[in-house]
Amino acid sequence: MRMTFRWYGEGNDKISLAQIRQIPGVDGIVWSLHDMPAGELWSEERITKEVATIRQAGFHADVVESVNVHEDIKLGLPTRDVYIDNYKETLRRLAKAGVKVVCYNFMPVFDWTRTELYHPLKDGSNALFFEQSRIQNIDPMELIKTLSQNVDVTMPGWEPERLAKLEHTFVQYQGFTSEQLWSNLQYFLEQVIPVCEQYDIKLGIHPDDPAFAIFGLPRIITNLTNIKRLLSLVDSPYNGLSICTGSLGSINNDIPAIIDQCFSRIHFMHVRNVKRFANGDFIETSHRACDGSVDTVKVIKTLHKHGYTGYLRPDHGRHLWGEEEWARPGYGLYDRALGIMYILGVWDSLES
Ligand code: DNO
Repeated sequence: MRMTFRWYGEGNDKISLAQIRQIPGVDGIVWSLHDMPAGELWSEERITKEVATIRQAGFHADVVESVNVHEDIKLGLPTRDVYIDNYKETLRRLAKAGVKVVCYNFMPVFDWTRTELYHPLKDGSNALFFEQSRIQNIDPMELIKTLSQNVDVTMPGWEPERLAKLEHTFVQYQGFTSEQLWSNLQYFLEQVIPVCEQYDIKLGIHPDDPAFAIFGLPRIITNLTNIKRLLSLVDSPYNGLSICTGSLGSINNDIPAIIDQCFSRIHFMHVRNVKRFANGDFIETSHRACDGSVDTVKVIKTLHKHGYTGYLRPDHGRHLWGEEEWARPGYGLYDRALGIMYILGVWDSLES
């Protein structure tokens, strides 16, 4: 297993590479060009510069999260081919710069969605929260407006250019079915996977977060059956997975079983915990198994049992010790560092 840490880039992340260096066991940075709108071609200069910055700080830059997929590709519009061509060229350029794995998602309109960013926990920290009744009764535009009010950073999936077109995008998705989404995903993969094979760069799709339909929009990467269907769309090791235990854990998925059955196609792991409530709400918790509904110890044991040598990162953490004043929601420093020590603790004890 290769421990990594997600970093949003110089000037875009209050956490420095020097701070990340002090977390034991981290040898790679998970990065992206966060200001690139979905569908645009990434410039070679920008890629080279970012990789150099990361490497100079003593890390590898093998994993990119994410190269976002343009909405026209998900919708299957005639304009999709231009964006798919850009995607292929971006993959070639990333491979040339030494990138090994690219994480992406295929969720219509939104990436991850929560109803509250700083929900208080009993221990005095706060964390991302999802409340079912609120999602059912709120207009998506309203939700985004309320959530963005107190945040001065751009969060993945909520990029300004996406939000500006939100109303129009919702109109485009009217009557859109999950079967259409499957077929558009297949079309996309059939085009990009041969490029991945040729240039030796692996794709890992991220599960939908949460793993169920919201605002009437279909979501398909949600459970074992659907993950197997995804893998069979193009049966190549390059068509792989980024398994996120928090996203899959938003419903009662047997994540160790998913790892067991899809192991050879897992290129990247996001490990975190969420606590589900009987009414369907869920809150993010510490990484400890006993603090949430995901058996994180069993997840790590299952990866260890198979001899996982791929990339892994701690995912969202709670905001601790007042860091919500400056940290990106879900991406503070402290709980992710604690999460790493927990994951490594379990891993090392299995190794010994
Ligand atoms: C949320 C992240 C997601 C993830 C994308 C992958 O914090 O896990 O935004 O990066 O879904 O494309």
